[in-house]
Amino acid sequence: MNKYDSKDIRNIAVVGHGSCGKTTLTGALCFAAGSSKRLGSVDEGNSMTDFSQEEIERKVSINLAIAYAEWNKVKINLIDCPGYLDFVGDAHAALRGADCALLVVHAVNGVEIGTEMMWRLATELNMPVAFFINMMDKEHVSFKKVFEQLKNSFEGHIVPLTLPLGEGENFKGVIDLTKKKACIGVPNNSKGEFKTEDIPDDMAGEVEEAYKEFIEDVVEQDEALMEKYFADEELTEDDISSALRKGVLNREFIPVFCGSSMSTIGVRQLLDGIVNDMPDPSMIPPLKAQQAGKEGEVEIVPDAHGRLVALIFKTITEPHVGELSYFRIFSGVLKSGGEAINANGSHIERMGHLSIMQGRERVEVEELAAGDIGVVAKLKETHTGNTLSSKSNQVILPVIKFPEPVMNVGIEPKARGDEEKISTGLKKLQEEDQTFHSYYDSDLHQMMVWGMGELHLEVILSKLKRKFNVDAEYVKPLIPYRETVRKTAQGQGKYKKQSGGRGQYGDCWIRLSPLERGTGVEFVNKIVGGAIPGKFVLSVEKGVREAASRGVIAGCPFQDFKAECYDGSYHNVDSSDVAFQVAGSLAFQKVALEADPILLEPIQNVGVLVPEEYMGDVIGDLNSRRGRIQGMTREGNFQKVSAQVPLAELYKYSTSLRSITQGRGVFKSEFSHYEEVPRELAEKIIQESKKEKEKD
Ligand SMILES: Nc1nc2c(ncn2[C@@H]2O[C@H](COP(=O)(O)OP(=O)(O)O)[C@@H](O)[C@H]2O)c(=O)[nH]1
Ligand SMILES: [Mg+2]
Repeated sequence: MNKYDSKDIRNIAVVGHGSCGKTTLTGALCFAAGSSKRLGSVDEGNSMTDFSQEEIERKVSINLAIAYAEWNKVKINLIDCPGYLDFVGDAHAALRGADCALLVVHAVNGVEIGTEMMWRLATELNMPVAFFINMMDKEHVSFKKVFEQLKNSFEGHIVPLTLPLGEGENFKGVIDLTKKKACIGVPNNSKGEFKTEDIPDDMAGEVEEAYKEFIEDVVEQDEALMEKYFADEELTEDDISSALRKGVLNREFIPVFCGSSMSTIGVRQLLDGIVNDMPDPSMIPPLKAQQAGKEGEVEIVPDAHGRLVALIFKTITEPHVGELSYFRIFSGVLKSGGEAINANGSHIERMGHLSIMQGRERVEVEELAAGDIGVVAKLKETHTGNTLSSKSNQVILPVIKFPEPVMNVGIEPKARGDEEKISTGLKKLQEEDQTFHSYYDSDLHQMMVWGMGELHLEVILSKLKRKFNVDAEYVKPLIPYRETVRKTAQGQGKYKKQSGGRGQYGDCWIRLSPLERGTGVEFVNKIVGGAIPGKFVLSVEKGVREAASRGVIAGCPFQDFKAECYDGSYHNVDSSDVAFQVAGSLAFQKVALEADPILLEPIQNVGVLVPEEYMGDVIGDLNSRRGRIQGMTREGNFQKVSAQVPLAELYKYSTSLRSITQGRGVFKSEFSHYEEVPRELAEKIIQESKKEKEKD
């Protein structure tokens, strides 16, 4: 197993909502095809693609993982993606390594938010999709209901290629519509073998009708075929198959398969479908890449004889192996021991131990060619999203777009002095996961972490411990409150120290007045007749700005005010820059207290996407968070609620939104503006800040 022609490769990202059976299906496809020797189980912690300690402990996929199956001499690269929203970033990455998406749907739950999200993502990338309706062996399933839901939710000709034979505990096989045969699963044969029988009489009508619909959709892809069909000429298997594949490639045709990954029923038919109907890498439109260090784009065509272009779509660090980089070759060949250049940073990298992945196992190969997916260990300066190319022809592929993190916490070491270790660990982890950010907030003096949700953040802590040997904990993030004035006030600041020798003398009068929200700080020199020389007015400004940055009621920076220095006096000998800075600072502290100072808090624009039935609860919850509902709009099968909510009320919002909506709601939040904190709350914050100050 080594170099494949791109026509003999299929690159499939297995995506969908969490717990619809993607990992089980990936394992079942490999087991049925014979590339894996045993059928692992997620529940027993020995599945092929959920192998990290974090995954085994939690029984959910956290990282994308790759496995291959060889079927009819075609190598199928499967990228099993996490479905849990916290880890959706890896699905974004996987789709950039794949050519098509296999969207798995839970036969009981039907279309879920993760199904919608993955459909939308595939659509954005113009990527062919096939559905697999999984868990047909479960109680209370209805193929018809889910199939209708798919048709109502998504565009294109959504057409079944397999139909279930029985449902729930009576589920015993599938009808292969293209062959018009019943395929009865061999009981207890987990390799997915089946006996072929004629279509049962009671299904003949239904199958005939579905077949007719299928053929009519297929011939629509090709005018010549359409004429042939309506002239009642016989269509060959090749006619149908090539038109079908063309339709899938254009996203006009969305094949639907069904089965049970657990009992491997319908899995061989899915393998056939992947090989026969899904596009190979040579059929995908050329990618556009940027020439490194030069203007202009180039088109990358999937040619093994062309120049090397490969995308690193995932990197992952493991303590005993170092960094592993998963790549997709779009053109040219990578040889084990060869060299490539990382065009994003002009670093030369050596391709040691070129391998393909079978879950956690790495199988070393000599070389891999355009269209294939592989892994290489210990690249020095290459991270997720970088492009490897040949030295003479450096190009950069478009970056991978990751979702924005939605949950913010502060992080602290459990043992004093471990701050440095934490920040190094976080920086390393960020290289393999771009859906979280961490930084030191110098305004709030707190190390911040932004992630996709509580589980994501929890996994980051476990990784810090396991990979970097440091214990950390999360704390509530501090809120960047601000202060401002509500009315105009004026007064004097005077600093005078005369005790023999040279003294200190600074004296200024300032007026503070409110400005509109978001304007910042304005300082105006209103001195007439040289009451203070210009250079000392600048010193007053420095003093005012410095005092403003420390606040007067809760220690938060002042903003949105104007300070005018309109009078003062000076001394020929004793006046100095420092003396006027102190005078400015004193003036500010005194006048600000008289100008009705108030506390401001950041308000976020929040957009929540939920199925209609949860809307009432979501709105109620937003109201209880002091949120103001701005509007509601329809988006696909979901409702979008827009609201403005104080940042202080959004702590762990992603967690409660999920519990309110049973995991079906998602949200985005971005800073909008500052607003006055309600009196009672402001009082509490001011008291707390006083206590903190006394502690210091
Ligand atoms: N009854 C039944 N259970 C399944 C099937 N496929 C997966 N499961 C179970 O559903 C759960 C989630 O499966 P998993 O493969 O981890 O789903 P993923 O989150 O989509 O990767 C596990 O407990 C599996 O054992 C199936 O076809 N039938
Ligand atoms: Mg999984």
